[in-house]
Amino acid sequence: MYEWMVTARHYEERLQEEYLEGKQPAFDISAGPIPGELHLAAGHEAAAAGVCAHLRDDDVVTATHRPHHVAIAKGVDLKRMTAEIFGRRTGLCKGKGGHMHLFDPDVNFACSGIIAEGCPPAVGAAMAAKKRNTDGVAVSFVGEGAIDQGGFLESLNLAAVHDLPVVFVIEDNDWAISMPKERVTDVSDGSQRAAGFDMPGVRIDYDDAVAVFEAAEEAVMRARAGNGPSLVEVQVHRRMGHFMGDAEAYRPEDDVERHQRLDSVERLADDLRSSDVSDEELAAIRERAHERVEEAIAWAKDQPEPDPAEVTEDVFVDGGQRPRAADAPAGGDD
Ligand SMILES: Cc1ncc(C[n+]2csc(CCOP(=O)(O)OP(=O)(O)O)c2C)c(N)n1
Ligand SMILES: [Mg+2]
Repeated sequence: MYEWMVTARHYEERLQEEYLEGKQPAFDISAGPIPGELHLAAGHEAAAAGVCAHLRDDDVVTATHRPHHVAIAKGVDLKRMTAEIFGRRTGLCKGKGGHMHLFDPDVNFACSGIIAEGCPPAVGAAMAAKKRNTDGVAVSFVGEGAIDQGGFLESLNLAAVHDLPVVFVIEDNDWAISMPKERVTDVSDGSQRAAGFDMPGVRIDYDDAVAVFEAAEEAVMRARAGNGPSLVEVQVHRRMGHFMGDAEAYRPEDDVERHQRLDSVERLADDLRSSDVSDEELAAIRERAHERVEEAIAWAKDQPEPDPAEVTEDVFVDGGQRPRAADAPAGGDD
């Protein structure tokens, strides 16, 4: 878990540097090697590590617009993910998806920029696992900003009614862009939503990877054993702006300070030290993580750009030719 968390933190620090290249002095979002928005997850790492530690490659994970830490913990190919973020042809989605739309069928990982969009596909994956009689599990990560969305609530309902092997994980960082959660949500503890669907709900009040690991173990094992869905909320911290370039004029300074004070990566390192893991061993893990990140970024930057002629390919399953109504099978709806 420490290695995943350190990898994610360093990865995002390096992405941040690459992202800012060419975008200043006046912030030009389309300039530089990573054009478009970039949402970083520094402060969220413990949630991903504690949950994904219980998952196998064949389990399904859907994540959000802030996906890197989850993707790393799920085992997404770091090189192809980085190429995707840099918009290169060898990226996971041939450079057409960008950082919010990573998709890796090798380890069953997907994410989306649409809030709560990952919940219904996770329920679908869980239904497939149940019908196929496997012990596969699906996990859907959402932010606390998603818990009033229809997609989230309907997914909880379907998962409960059909007793599906899903774990819903809320990463509560107190903010949805510039909106503090207490202004839009009636519960301060999102795991209370579980009660309305008669499923277990638990909240971890601080982003401690070990505490998340323990709570997630129960939820994942329950799903794997065929005993239905659960909801786990983790208090995480948004150490940075909503996206790169966010001036955060709406955010009180003491809130930023509070979110930065506790660092889950440092906390886990302290735990490991007190369990007799040496400083040398921790340093070796960090070094390995840094090397992997540098290698992925160097590889990605060396990859070819997509050919503009391919822009309509892969948009529809047949490679760009949308069937006309006349060609559609009987009863088909264009
Ligand atoms: C359906 C939908 N509505 C609105 C948006 C715009 N939007 C992007 S991020 C975001 C806030 C999300 O907050 P939260 O779910 O708490 O995740 P966080 O950014 O805090 O990780 C919103 C409203 C969107 N992407 N999708
Ligand atoms: Mg949030």
